[in-house]
Amino acid sequence: MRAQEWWRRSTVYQVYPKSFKDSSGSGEGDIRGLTEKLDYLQKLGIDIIWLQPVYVSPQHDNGYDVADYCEINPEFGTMADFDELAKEIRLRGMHLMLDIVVNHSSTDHKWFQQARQSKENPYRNYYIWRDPKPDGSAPNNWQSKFGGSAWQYDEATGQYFLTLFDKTQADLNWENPAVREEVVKLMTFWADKGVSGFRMDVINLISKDQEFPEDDGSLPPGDGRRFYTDGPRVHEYVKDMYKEVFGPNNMVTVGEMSSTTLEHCIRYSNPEEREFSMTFNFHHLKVDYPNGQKWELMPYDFEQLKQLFSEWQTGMQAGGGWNALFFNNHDQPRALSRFADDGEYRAESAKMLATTLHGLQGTPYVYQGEEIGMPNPYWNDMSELRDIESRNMFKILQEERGKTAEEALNIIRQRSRDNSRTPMQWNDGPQAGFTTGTPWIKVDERYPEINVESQLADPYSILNHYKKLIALRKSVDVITNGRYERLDEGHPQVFAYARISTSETLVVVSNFSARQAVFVLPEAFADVSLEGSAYELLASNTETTPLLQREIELSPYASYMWVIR
Ligand code: TEU
Repeated sequence: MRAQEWWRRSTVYQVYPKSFKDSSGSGEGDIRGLTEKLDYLQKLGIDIIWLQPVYVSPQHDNGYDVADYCEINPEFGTMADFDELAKEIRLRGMHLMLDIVVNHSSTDHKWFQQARQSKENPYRNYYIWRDPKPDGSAPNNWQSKFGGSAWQYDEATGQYFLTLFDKTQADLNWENPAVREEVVKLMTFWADKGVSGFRMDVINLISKDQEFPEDDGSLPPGDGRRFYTDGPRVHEYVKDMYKEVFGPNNMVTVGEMSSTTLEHCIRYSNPEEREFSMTFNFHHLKVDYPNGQKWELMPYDFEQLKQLFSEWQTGMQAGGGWNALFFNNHDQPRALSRFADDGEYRAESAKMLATTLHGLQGTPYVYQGEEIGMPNPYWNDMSELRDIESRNMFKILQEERGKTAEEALNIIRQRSRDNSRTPMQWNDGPQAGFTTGTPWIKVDERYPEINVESQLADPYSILNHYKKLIALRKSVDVITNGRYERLDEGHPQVFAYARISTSETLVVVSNFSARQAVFVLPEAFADVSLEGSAYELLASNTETTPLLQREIELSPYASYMWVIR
């Protein structure tokens, strides 16, 4: 493996700064708060810290609406605070990854403020403007991912501008070389400050079909329409960014790929393509979307979850791509509540999900709070929620989809991005040690028993389970390079797979149910002298670990990882 692919053995920790740690008493997390917690992340074994947007922003979409790409939002601190953070991260041998949000900017950005002044303004074509249809309606029927039309009418110049997300997030026009030059400049600014990598927000949306075709509904529905994903020039644009910034600075990069395909992700992440280091795809996080619809409810499809993991493991391996592995992020409900049990078997479930994910090929991402088993909070009413997507959908579900207020609230409770945005729970003190002020969003009431401090000393805590997994990835080569092979064939409760290399075999067996399960290893393992094998065991739900044998019994949400040599 080429030295520059050090990140294939790394683990990334995702920090949602608004909810991580508040050092000032403002009720919102800030940069200095993160700096205070670097020793905690270093002891966990974290290699890369992904810091989500802290740029100047009106915060309509919590920072994903950027109004100045090279200045720090005063709510998060100062550039001096940022420089201190970057220095302290480097001193601890860790790396800093920043979020780059360049599919769109805030309408508060000075580029947009210029562009909207006149059709002749030099910044006009930094954005996507189109004339109304003859009847005055929007240029086409594209819908924003946050609900409503993706086109906003600008009275002053009599044109519409494109907003694939909130109406205050104007899509940048990547067809314009001046925009591409601006992006290279802003990324170089942060690379020159010692940032080691970038997470590229919805980067597969930047190239649009310049015909702006109507959405004829022929493509599979989803949270992102396929017709504006992976557009005609997207790989060209990404290769340019690699050539100008990622390559010369030897950066680790991850593309967030909404509604993408395996074929594109191979192209985006095969090192020979010189595009990204790795990609996020979301297909495994839609197995509880009826017909791909996020805002409808159904139990998740366990077999589909396993099939998707297997398809992407074998497909990306065959194509030389590299997966960003994740179950959680700031846009998703907590996986613990979604795919397992956040009640009686909370600890077992959290460790089972961790073992299942961290044995796969790719670079694992730990989202803040995941490592201590934070579940979805309980939302009493809509006044407690902050997310723009959730607030828009509460209206749309009632006004356009015939739901009662209670039905809409119930859907929001399960789907809202705020489920993952409540403050990090540090201890059992006031506001879970997150702030001495009033938090911008409520702290989950279970923080007295679910917090970092209560788990640090317990060698069998969820937190220390993550620590073991992160360390194992660095010492056991088969986790990075082993061939993936699914071992269960449609087992109703168990997901089992192996990772195989010439010298080692990893076996992971996980019970995704609240019932006792029995799993029999396939014939191929018959001749492995299991009792005599040298193996390290990583059990998730007991303090002792069973010998690997053909027939494995698993208690509710138990999972085991064996390394056989
Ligand atoms: O999210 C991309 C995106 O498509 C999200 O809308 C996500 O798929 C959806 O919420 C899941 O249902 C990125 C950022 O992660 C998100 O926080 C931003 O709101 C969005 O882009 C716009 O920048």
